[in-house]
Amino acid sequence: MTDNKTLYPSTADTQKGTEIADHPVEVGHGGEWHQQDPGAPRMTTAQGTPVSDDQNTLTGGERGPSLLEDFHLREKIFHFDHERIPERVVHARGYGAHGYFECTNPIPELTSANPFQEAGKRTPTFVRFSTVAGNKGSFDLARDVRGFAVKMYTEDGNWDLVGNNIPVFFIQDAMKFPDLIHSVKEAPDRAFPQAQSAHDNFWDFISLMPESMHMMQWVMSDRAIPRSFRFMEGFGVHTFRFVNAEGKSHYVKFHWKPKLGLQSVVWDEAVKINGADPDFHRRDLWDAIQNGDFPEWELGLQIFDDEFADKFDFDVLDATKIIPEEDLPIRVVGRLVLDRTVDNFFAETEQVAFCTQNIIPGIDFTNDPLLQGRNFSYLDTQTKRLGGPNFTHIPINAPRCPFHHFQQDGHMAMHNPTGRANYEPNSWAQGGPRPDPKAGFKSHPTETPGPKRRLRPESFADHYSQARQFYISQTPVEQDHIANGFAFELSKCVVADIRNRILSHLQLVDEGLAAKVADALGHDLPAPATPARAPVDLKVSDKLSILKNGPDSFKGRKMGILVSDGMDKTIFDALVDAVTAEGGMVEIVAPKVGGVTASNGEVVEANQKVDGGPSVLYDAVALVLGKEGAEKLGKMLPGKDFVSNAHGHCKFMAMTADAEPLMKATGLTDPDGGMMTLKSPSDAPAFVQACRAVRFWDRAA
Ligand code: HDE
Repeated sequence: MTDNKTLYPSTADTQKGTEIADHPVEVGHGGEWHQQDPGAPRMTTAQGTPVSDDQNTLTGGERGPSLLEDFHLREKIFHFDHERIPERVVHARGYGAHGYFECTNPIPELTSANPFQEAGKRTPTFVRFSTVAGNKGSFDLARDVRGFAVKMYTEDGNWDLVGNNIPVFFIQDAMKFPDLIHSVKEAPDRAFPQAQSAHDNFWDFISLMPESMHMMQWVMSDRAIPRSFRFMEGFGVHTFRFVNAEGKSHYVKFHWKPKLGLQSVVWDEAVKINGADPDFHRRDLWDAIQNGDFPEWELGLQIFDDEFADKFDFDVLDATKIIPEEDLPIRVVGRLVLDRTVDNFFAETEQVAFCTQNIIPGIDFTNDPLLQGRNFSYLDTQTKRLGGPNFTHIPINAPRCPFHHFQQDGHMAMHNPTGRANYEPNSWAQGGPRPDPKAGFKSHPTETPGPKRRLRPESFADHYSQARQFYISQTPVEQDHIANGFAFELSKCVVADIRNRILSHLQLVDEGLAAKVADALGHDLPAPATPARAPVDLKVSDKLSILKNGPDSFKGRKMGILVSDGMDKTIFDALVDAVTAEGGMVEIVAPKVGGVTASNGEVVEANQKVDGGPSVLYDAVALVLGKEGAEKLGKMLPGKDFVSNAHGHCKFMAMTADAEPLMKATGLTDPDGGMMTLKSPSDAPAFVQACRAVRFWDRAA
């Protein structure tokens, strides 16, 4: 029998630590327990007292009452009762991994920040990706912004770059953040809808906040349904400052560029993935790292000064704006590699505490009012979430460089100073740490003139020009997806006035877009909104499109091969070889998970039973079937769905001649340019090459 688990890298191979012990545990009659593994460590209570029985509560009499003195039971249940900590108020659902940042092009002339000083220097890093709106147990493919939070353990302390996969934000001022989040999360009275923005509260708020119009273009685009964390960009969003050793400052915007290119799924697929595998993104990251296919991003910078910033009509301190790459190209200075999954999700991913205020010498803030508000929020939220001020003592949050200060005590203090001095200045011989005026962090001495007022600057007033630029920079397929995104979300709003208000904004973005959405909703176009400042026409920016920046190979992507009894093993093998040669993964889907018997008598095990492995889980699909198997699959709903969904989602598809009965049962009798017949093993490489194009979009037209 073929052991495909060793031959083909797939999800099934990547379950670290799932070996079954060869010393099965027995539970004897009456619940008496016998430990069969003499090498196992002795079980104790949290206080270290050895435990004799972990199955039965201490009772008075065989069928009598449980006794309060059973300290083992009470300790075990008490600890269980306290297992949860408050989930993050936003970005609750997330997944993290370890890795490193490697400097490839040092920039000491721009910044004294430690990670950027020497080529080849590696800084240990932890990254957590997340969705924003859903709770911790929500699904991965919600239409949402993704968090892209990076913690670098530098020699000058921890630097947290807490970014998103979209380079702009909904609002300009931190004051509006609680309102934004209240509006998108479940309504307070009914506690639904969860993990989605398709509801009245959210769109009501958005319709009253014209500054969110640029962000809404991104969120209704396929950026909000990425194929995987590995195929998405990350952005620092705000304008930050770099400061060099001489104290000279430049503005900087941070960009993470995925090595694999950009790729998203389509909305219908996202909805179905959420049912088929709610953990799709976390599983993808885990599998890739476990397979040694380490996700990688380049760190690109946009560096500029006040003179450059003053050329724009918009303000670089406004987080609802980008600087198009065509206007200011990216300068690549390093790479981020994620090469280690966590050992314990709670200890690392759940307890990691990112704070935008965590910066290091060489980096500084700007007056972006959103960033300034965040600098208060993150420290505050960690104190609540992690139970006190000592969350920096938790290993995932602790600096990896030496640290010395006079902070003391508090809940769960782990690093306790010795000696007498706990204040500064002091005159003790062993008086403890002293500030370093030379190498210590110094804020850049920017001038802050002007009266104390609550005022949105005039330079923040253009809310439509960049929204318009985003829309015209997309391919027609992407423009359709954006229109469909708006139409879907607005169709879930019960109040027609809310839908109309959005349509009035969309007219200032693009009349064609507004007309498409109005048509899909069955609305007449209302009068356009009155802008605070009239939008201007900006140039197309190709970098804003996913499809113009997609992958150029099948590397890192997954082929689902549907097999049946009687399949041609030589074609199957050739396909697997072609995918793996390209750096892709294969998952074998069959009517039964035990596998199939090929026409040459060989048995091939499956990774998925067809109803558990729908085609939405794969980037491309192949049907390597025997005739009878194809007939049987054609009578099964999951078999037909596998094919019709792959077709509807514009995936590249290949099939052996014997797969015809299944194609027929699905009603697909007219092959198109995205479908290939695998007549012989030699056809396999050409199919995999065709799949490099990601999707056969002509089919959508
Ligand atoms: Fe956050 N945000 N945020 N945010 N944010 C949090 O901190 C907040 C904003 C982002 O994986 C919270 O630890 C305010 C922009 C990420 O652990 C909280 C404002 C961007 C993560 C918080 C913003 C982000 C958070 C909740 C407006 C992109 C997840 C739990 C002023 C640049 C980090 C926590 C992780 C998390 C507040 C706006 C990204 C409450 C007040 C803009 C990636 O502190």
